[in-house]
Amino acid sequence: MITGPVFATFTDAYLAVLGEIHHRHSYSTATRGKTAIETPNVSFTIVDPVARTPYLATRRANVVFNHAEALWYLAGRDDVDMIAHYARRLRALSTDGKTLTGTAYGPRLFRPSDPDGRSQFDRVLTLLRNDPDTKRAAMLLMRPDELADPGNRDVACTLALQFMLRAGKLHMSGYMRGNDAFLGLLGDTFAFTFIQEFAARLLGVEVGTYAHHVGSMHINTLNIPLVEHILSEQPAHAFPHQAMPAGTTWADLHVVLDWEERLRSNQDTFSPDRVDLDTYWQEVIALFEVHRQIAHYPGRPVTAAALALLRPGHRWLVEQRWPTRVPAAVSP
Ligand code: 5HM
Repeated sequence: MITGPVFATFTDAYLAVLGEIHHRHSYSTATRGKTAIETPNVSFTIVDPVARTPYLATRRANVVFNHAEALWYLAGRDDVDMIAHYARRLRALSTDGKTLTGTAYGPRLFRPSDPDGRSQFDRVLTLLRNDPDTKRAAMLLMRPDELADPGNRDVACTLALQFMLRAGKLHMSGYMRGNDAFLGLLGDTFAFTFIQEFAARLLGVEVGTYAHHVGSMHINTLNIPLVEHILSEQPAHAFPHQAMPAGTTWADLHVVLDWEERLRSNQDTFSPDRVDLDTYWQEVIALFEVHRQIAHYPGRPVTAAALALLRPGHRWLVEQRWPTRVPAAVSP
């Protein structure tokens, strides 16, 4: 066996990684003010990367943040304001209070750069169109200069993302120097597979597998009780996974990003009749509408009209995450 384990969905991989590190870790580490348990050199493959959301009541994944982060990357942004609105802890990583460096993968992947004024993403897509069997469709994230300042708070954890187009399917591999198995693994896999699915739509090919390769996979000591809670759950919730619509374009993403901005700043209220987008993207904007109400109207329950716009899996996740703001759906 020269390849790692294969899991059907992210949830299967997540539970296996957490269980393996918790029960059989190789090392206890202490670096940069945090202690952790660690298993080095972890690799696994997910067969269906579209099934990227774990429906675990004990984990309470923030599906609004997951979408915001993926879109923040795709928009090539590095501003703290957008991303810290959905996860306050990220503000502390910023040195200037305005931008993020290592954590902001967007500029490195999606902003035009030297020497040809194209982004890494554009280059690899062109390469895949011209030479489908290429082994070169890799995009680099961590930069050598990030270690020059020993006080750098925010050094990119991802080394590279690579596409391989094989037998008509777009496979992706993520390579990370380090990954927090409890916190980062979920958001990183979500965002990378979202980018993979978007790239497949742009190329007009099927989504293949997602492989994740990590140098240091670890659980911070502080999170061990939360991990034990997750491992005690018998996952009982399954919701159909929605595929990104064929024909999705950059223009669609820009409409979604425009709505995200207006809802984040509470300048508008979303209703689906105001956009000419597939239901898939309407349901993504609806997440930002629900979050607008949660963020801007503390103490008020989210309106039934907004909750009705969510797909069932997203509805369940926001109920778990914000139980005092989102009443549980009544079973039919
Ligand atoms: O000391 P170090 O720079 O490795 O601390 C960063 C922490 O954030 C590590 O636990 C790393 O694994 C985690 N992390 C992650 O899991 C960080 C980023 C940001 O690049 C990420 N996933 N995307």
